[in-house]
Amino acid sequence: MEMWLREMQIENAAMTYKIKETLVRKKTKYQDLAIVDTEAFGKMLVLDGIVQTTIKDEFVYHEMITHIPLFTHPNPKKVLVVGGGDGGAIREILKHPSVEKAVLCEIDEDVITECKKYLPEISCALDDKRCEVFVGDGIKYVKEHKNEFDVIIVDSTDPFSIAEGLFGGNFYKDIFEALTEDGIFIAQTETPFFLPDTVRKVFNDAKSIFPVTKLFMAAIPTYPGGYWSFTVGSKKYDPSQADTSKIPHLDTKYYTPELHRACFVLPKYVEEVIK
Ligand code: AAT
Repeated sequence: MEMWLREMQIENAAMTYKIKETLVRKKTKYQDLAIVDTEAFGKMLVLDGIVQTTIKDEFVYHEMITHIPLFTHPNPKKVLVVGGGDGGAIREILKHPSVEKAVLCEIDEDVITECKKYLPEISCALDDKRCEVFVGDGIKYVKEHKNEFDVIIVDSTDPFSIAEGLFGGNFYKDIFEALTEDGIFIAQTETPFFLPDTVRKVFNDAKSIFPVTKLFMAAIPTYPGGYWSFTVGSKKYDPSQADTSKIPHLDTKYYTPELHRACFVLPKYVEEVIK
C-alpha cells in the first residue's frame, strides 16, 4: 500500500511526499506533530500538516539563518534562537568559536524531545554545554531579557496560532531591546511569491525599528514556492556589506562568503514587494 503526505502549501496548491514510514505522530499541547520518513527528502518534521524541516534540505535554511548574522557581527558571544526546537540552528551557531552561549527558547517541549529521538542529525548539538534549552513562549522570553544578546534568530513556524505574535512590530520592538548595542536580528519571513503582503508587512515593521534592514533569499525545495525570504534587522552592521574576506572555513553545504554578499541581490519581483 502506498502512503502519501499532502501539504496544502497555499489554499489551492499542494505538495505530496511518498512516505516510507511514520516514526511518530502525536497531539502535543500546542500542535499536531509528526516525524515521517519519505522517499524523496528522508525524515521530515511536520507540524499541523506543514513541513518544517527535512534531512535532505535542512542545511539551506539552518546555514543561512545562522551564518549570515553570525558572520556579520564581529564577535557574537551570546545568541538566542526563538522556536527552532529541532536544533538545526543551534548546531550551526555552535560552529562559531566566539559563541559562549546559545539559548534555545521553544514553546513545545515535544518538538525538542521527538527531534532528539528521531532526528539526531539535526538535533545533535542540543546537549552541547554551550547550549541552554528553555521551554516557553518566545514572546514572553524576549520581553523579559534586555540588552543581552548579540544575535537573535527567529526560527518560527508560519504566522498563525502560537507563532502569530512572532511576526509583528511589537515583537520586533522587544527584540530590539533584548539585543546588545550592536546586535543583529534575523527571522524566516515566508514566500514573496505566494505571500507578498506578509513579506512586505514584516519587512516594513522591521524597517521602522532597526537602523539597517535587509532581505535575502535562499532556495529551499520543501517550502512553498521553493524560494524563501529572511529579514535581517541590525543596529549597526549592514549584513549585505559584511567584510567576507576573512571568514574562516566552516563545514557548510550552502553558505559561502561569496554567497553571503550575493544572496542580498534580489530578483526584480522581490524588490518590488519590499519597495
Ligand atoms: N528549524 C526549522 C523548523 C521550524 S519549526 C519552528 C518552531 O517554532 C516549532 O517547533 C514551534 O513549536 C516553535 N514556535 C512556534 N511559536 C513559538 C513561540 N511563540 N515561542 C517559541 N517557539 C515557538 C521553522 C520552520 C519554518 C517553516 C516555514 N514554512
